[in-house]
Amino acid sequence: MCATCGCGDEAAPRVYSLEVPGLDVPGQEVPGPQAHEHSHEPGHSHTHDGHTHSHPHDHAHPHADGHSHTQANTPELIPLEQNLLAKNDLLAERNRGWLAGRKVRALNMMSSPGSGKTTLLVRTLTELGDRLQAGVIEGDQETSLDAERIRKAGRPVVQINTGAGCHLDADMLRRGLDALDPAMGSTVFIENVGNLVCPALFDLGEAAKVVVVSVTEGDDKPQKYPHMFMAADLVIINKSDLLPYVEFDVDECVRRIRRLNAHAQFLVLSATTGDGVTAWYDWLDGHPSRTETRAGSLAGPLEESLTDAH
Ligand SMILES: Nc1nc2c(ncn2[C@@H]2O[C@H](COP(=O)(O)OP(=O)(O)OP(=O)(O)O)[C@@H](O)[C@H]2O)c(=O)[nH]1
Ligand SMILES: [Zn+2]
Ligand SMILES: [Zn+2]
Ligand SMILES: [Zn+2]
Ligand SMILES: [Zn+2]
Ligand SMILES: [Zn+2]
Repeated sequence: MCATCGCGDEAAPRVYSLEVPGLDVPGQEVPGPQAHEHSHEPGHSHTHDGHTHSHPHDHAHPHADGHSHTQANTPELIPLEQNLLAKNDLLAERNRGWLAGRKVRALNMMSSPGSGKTTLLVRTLTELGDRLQAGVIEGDQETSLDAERIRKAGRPVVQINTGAGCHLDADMLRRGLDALDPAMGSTVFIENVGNLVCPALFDLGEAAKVVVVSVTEGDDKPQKYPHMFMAADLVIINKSDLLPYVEFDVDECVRRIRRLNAHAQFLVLSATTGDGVTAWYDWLDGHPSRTETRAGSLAGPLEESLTDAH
């Protein structure tokens, strides 16, 4: 059981399509297998690059670097965690092959709860219309509230409820793709469960990881949740319309992410007002816009360009 995020072995993901008026998407409910457990009790010791240390775990942290853990009272947790990730990575590779075979591009959208993933997706699907042939796989612990919002935008959408699970994994995505049955050459947006910790650990076989961080969350999120930002291909700083009212330094946030991740690109936008979304549409089109190019390079002009955006 994940001590911090509540991810647990009770999870039994439910996968089902929502009916879109005028679209022929088969409804489907697939009972899930037992989900996994990961993480560990306080006070365990572990090894990083040869040296061993122990520290109390008042945090949950991913172990993407493959460092090993030992814990006296429950040693069976260690191989379970490793096996789980190894199995996931294998299934993710299978998804990658499946997607490549259909020339389908899957984008894994991750963020903390409420940073604006669904709002951005609804705007994107509405504004891009037929220019972007896209479906959505919605991950949430409970409810199909977000999927309903997508459905109203007239796009095929499959809901995955993870129950106690705090992230989507490659097996859930495979079942979501089976239910969605995306068209050849289309785009699949995957809205991951709102959580900045565990989703970073689980490769889904996606083409890119898009991390949304909103200005109401604080610009220190990259330091607090480094693995999420290390994994990002694109970081969207959302709710830019609220910058005048909150303590959020865009430049500082970008610098913090850049220290963790040399290749991430950046976009600053507002999903509700639509300010800056053109650069996101350009990114989806594969034509980097001026905003993205300048922010993404982090050469000299970065500071000025982002300060201008304030
Ligand atoms: N001011 C402002 N509010 C926004 C913006 N984007 C989203 N919101 C609001 O933030 C709240 C959460 O937005 P959602 O789109 O539901 O966020 P989410 O990331 O999908 O949330 P989860 O699915 O719970 O993880 C809603 O009340 C949105 O209206 C924005 O750019 N500016
Ligand atoms: Zn977790
Ligand atoms: Zn988990
Ligand atoms: Zn540690
Ligand atoms: Zn640990
Ligand atoms: Zn959402």
